[in-house]
Order: sequence, then C-alpha cells, then structure tokens
Amino acid sequence: MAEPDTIAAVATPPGVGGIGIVRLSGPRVPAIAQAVAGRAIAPRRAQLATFRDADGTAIDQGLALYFPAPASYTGEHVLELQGHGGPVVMDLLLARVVGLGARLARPGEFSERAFLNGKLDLAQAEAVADLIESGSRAAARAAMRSLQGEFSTRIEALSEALIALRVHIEAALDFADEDIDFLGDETLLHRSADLQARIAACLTGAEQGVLLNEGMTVVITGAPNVGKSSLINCLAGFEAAIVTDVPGTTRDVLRERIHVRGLPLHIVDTAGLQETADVVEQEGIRRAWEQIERADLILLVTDATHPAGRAPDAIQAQLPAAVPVEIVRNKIDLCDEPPGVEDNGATPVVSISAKHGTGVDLLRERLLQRMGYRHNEAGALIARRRHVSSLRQAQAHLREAHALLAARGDAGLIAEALQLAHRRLGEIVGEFTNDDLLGRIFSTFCIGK
Ligand SMILES: Nc1nc2c(ncn2[C@@H]2O[C@H](COP(=O)(O)OP(=O)(O)O)[C@@H](O)[C@H]2O)c(=O)[nH]1
Ligand SMILES: [Mg+2]
Repeated sequence: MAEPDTIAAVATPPGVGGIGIVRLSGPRVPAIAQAVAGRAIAPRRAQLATFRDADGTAIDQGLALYFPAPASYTGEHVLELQGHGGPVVMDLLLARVVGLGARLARPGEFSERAFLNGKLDLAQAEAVADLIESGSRAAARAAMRSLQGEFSTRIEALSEALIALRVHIEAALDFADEDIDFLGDETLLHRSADLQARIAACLTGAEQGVLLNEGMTVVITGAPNVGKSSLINCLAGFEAAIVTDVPGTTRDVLRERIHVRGLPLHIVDTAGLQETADVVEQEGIRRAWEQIERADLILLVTDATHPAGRAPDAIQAQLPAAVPVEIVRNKIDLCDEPPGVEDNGATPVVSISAKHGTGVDLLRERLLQRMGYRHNEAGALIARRRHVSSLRQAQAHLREAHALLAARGDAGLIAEALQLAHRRLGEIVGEFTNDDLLGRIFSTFCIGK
C-alpha cells in the first residue's frame, strides 16, 4: 500500500475565538513540525513555539503538541498547532502546512483514519460525531457511553454467541456422515432462543438511542384558526409562528426543534386545511400534506368551542393510515373545561388551551409516551438508523435459523442464516463494511474531526 498522505485542517469552529487549532495527521508531521516551529517538538508535551512562514516571518505564537504514532487519535503522527483563534491567522497557518506537503482534510477524515487504524470501531467513530452534535444532555451522555464502547461491547458479545452457535452447527455439517445427532441437541434451541431475546433487547435499546439522537417529527394540522400556530409557540416557548384571528395566516411550513425532558422533537406547523381560491394558501396546503405524509406523529388540532370540533372527522379521514394521530382539543378556556386526556380505544384526545398553556404539560407527557421513550436514561446508548436496520436484519436471519433448527431442517441452511446474521452485526462495528458506506458515514462529520 502507498504511504498515506498527511492531512491538515482547522479543528476549531470557524470565526473568532481565544484559541484556534490547526491539526495534522500523517507521516510528514515530524518534518512539518520542525519547519514551522524551527525545532523538533518533544512528544506529548505542550511546547511554546513561534510558528513561522516559509520566509521566516512569524505567523503566530502558540503551543505545539506532538503525538507520535501509534499513540494518537488517528494512530498516525499527529500535530496540533494551537494559535490565536482568528480566521486570518488560521488560514495563514493552514496555508503554511499545506506548503510543506500536507493536504486539506476531508470532513471526518481524522476519525476515518482512527477507524482504519483500529483506534475506534465504526459505532464508536459515529458516537464521536453524535457527541459533538448532541442537542441535549441526555444525548451527550448516551453518545459518551457509546464512544467508550458500551454499545460495541454488546454487539460483540452477541457476535460471539452467534459464532459459538455456528461452530456447533458447522460441526454437524462436517460430521454429517456419522451417527451423532448434533442438531437434536436441545441446548442448541435454548441457545438460539436466548440469542433472539438478547438481540431483541439490544434492538429496543438502539431504537431508544435513535430517538435520543434524532428525535421524532410531530406535524400539527387541522382546520384554519383552531390554534395550530398558538400550539407550536406554546411548545417552543417563544413566538415562533404568527398568530392572528385571520384564517389562513400560516402559509408556509414552520419547523422548530424543541426538547421534552432532554428528548429532541421536530415540531412542524402547517397551513390550515380548507378549500381555498388563494393560490399562495393552496401551495401552503400542498406543503402541509407533504409534511403530514412524512410525520412520525400527527397532532390534529380542533376547536373545543365548536360542537363537532370543527370538522376533524373530515380531515382525519384523509390522514395517512400509517401515521399515529392524537387529537388536541384546543381553546378549552372558552368553554370553562378542565384540561385532560381521554384515551379509550379510538384516537386519544388531549384537551388544552394553547393560549393560556393549560394542559400543555399533559400533551408533553403524551408526546414522550408516543415516542415510546422509557425513562431509563442511565443505560441509554446513542444509536443510528443504520444500527437499527442491521439489528433488525440480524434478528430476521436468526429467527429463520431458529425455525429451521426447531424443524430439524438442513444444517447447511441453518449455518448460512447464522452467518448472515453475524455479518449484519459486524456491519454495526465496521467489521464488514464497504467503502461506499464508510464514505457516506464519515462525510457527515465536521472538518478537523
Ligand atoms: N381563547 C383562546 N384562543 C385561542 C387559543 N388558541 C388560539 N387562540 C386564538 O385563535 C386564533 C387563531 O390562532 P392561531 O394559532 O393563529 O390558529 P391557526 O390558524 O390554527 O394557526 C388567534 O386569535 C388565537 O389567539 C386558546 O387556547 N384559547
Ligand atoms: Mg397558523
């Protein structure tokens, strides 16, 4: 393999700050350090240095930190030049190291190298990005646990149990001619059942992790003037949307990211659904339908002062069957009703007043319940849709293997199903992953990470 090139990036966010860091990784690091600082930098010690341009002019004065391979984040020689955090200084310093043979790093390239050099597995590398981007304390803590390897350890334990089972089944294949009934062993069925239960538990955990990571999308819909925009304002805690008593005020789609007990939620306000001749409003309603199709949950707002709740039935009949709906009876202050939840069979109804904030806590609780979120934050791990999908596929293969085993099916087919399940688990930690997927994962990271 060709020697890897040396990459460089500004690792601190763009803009002005007390400190700005140019980070490098690769074989040329010692030579570049020597040229920029005018002397060799001792490993793992902060050293004050003047960073100089090619003609000897001082660019900045700061700290140089050198981590020789393999004891570094990427596993290669790593250098951090910590200067003053101004965009011009950082640009000059970056241009200088590029002049010395480094090239600009792609997003996530440092972490990609850490993964390729075995410093982190794929789930941990993803947790690095999730930690940086975490939008809540709960998500940050969960990402940290995944980064420390808790999620990967669970996956690896599952893989090992799978391998043990495979070894046993494959022995049955090898000794097929002899009179030993390998597959008739009852413990095999127990082990496979146990494995299924463990994958199911891991899947539940991962689904929770995705919720923590990405949240769910809640779309507010209903007839005009029922208080949809008042509701998004109330949940967001500020005047995000314009509220008037003119029907058809909201024409565009408005999105707010909010937190309910540390869980991210994307709340979407939309134009009221009604027949209209106004072309702008028509477009708003078309967009509202687009959002409704993509929602994880629909809040159908109705006006409590209207006897029939202002035609929610007509709207409800048109909503996609696959998306769960919660009816929000708003404006209860006008009919002197108390807030409350009715959840008996059909679509649940929450009665609130968005204008006065009454009953909104009840609604928040409902949202958490609807997300299927359990309050066991202490054990939560961060996860991505990719992990959930791999776990589901592994589960399906395992189920197939179990059914074959129970039916004393063909050992070759059982072994194959187990092998496929094993591969799916391996994808999570990056044991079997193609370059395309790696490229897609790391390209979403920030530059310098
Ligand atoms: N009394 C009362 N008025 C409300 C309530 N919620 C909204 N409104 C009023 O109803 C009108 C329409 O509200 P808006 O949020 O713009 O409704 P939208 O068209 O569904 O977005 C405004 O005049 C609001 O002040 C409520 O809970 N109680
Ligand atoms: Mg509105």
